[in-house]
Amino acid sequence: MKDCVFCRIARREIPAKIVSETDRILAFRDLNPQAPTHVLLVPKEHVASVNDLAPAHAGLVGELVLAAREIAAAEGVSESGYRLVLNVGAGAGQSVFHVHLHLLGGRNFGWPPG
Ligand code: DGP
Repeated sequence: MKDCVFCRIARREIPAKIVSETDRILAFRDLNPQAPTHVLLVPKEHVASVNDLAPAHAGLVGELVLAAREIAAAEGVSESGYRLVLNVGAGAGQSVFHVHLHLLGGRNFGWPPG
């Protein structure tokens, strides 16, 4: 989508610290990190939120989670623990309306989340 910030990062129109990339996924460091490791994993296809995912996206969602697992291992947080977060809708804190999986690690996390 033309003005979507994550589509623009995927098109390399906006710089980002890219962590990994496949044909369908891009992972890059969050601009405003909330933990020592804070990586965003996005599909290159524009999908506004989890509410807009279709059954055809099942494989893509699986790829996002498996890519997060690989990045967690590379970042050295697999054993200490990490959090995967999908904020869905403004009420849950979603501010960028392009599906993104947060990978947060490198510190302890409280529960319930704020
Ligand atoms: P959320 O609140 O779940 O929609 O998370 C959006 C995240 O995106 C937030 O943690 C900050 C990050 N973010 C917003 N704009 C940019 C950007 O231009 N570059 C990068 N790397 N991250 C961004």
